Amino acid sequence: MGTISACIFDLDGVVVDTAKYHYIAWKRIANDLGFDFTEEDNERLKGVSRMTSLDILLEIGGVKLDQETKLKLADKKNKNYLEYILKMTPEEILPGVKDFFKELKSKNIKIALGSASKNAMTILNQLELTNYFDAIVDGTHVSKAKPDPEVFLKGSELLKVTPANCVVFEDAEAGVEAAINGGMKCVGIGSPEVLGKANKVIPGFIGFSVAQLNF
Ligand code: B16
Ligand code: MG
Repeated sequence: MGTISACIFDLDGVVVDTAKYHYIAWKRIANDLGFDFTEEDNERLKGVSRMTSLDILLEIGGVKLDQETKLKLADKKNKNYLEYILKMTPEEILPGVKDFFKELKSKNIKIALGSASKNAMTILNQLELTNYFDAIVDGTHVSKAKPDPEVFLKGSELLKVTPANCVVFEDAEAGVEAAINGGMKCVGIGSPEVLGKANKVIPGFIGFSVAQLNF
């Protein structure tokens, strides 16, 4: 086992479940355009950037729009989404996450964020988690989407920890691939059927500890 010096966390689906708010916000856009958008459809948007999410939504509805209208819709969706995000409280941090962060701090293992979301800072502030992070890389800092490893490599650079000594925690298949593409270890949060490429898959952080980073 290599030494693990840093843990890099995806945000949505790992630290907090914002997928439900993305869902309601996108559903309002779909309904305004005259079609339905199901929770199953929403699975396709996890870990995907805002504009790509819109393209998937429009494909589901069979709707074609010009770029200017698309930008307006993406903006409208984000305004819908922010209505929910700005009401979030620390109680929405997923179970076990904060205890794991505290354990990492006590063992001098660095903590970074590696999220596609452009709202990551707002969310971390709402959850009162910002101060736990030694580095934050989000959708405002990257140009290449997961499975490109850019978001995680930037995190490891900021932390000055070599990729081989980083573990990424991810809930999306593209995110697991991004970690592997970056030469990092990966713990999948969710189901082994979807995240099978990860070194380990766990259902969540309850009872999870540094001792289990034994790849
Ligand atoms: P925003 P993650 C991702 O966050 C979400 O999973 C994905 O559903 C969302 O479209 C994307 O962020 C962009 O979010 O509209 O807030 O910029 O899982 O990479 O933390
Ligand atoms: Mg995610």
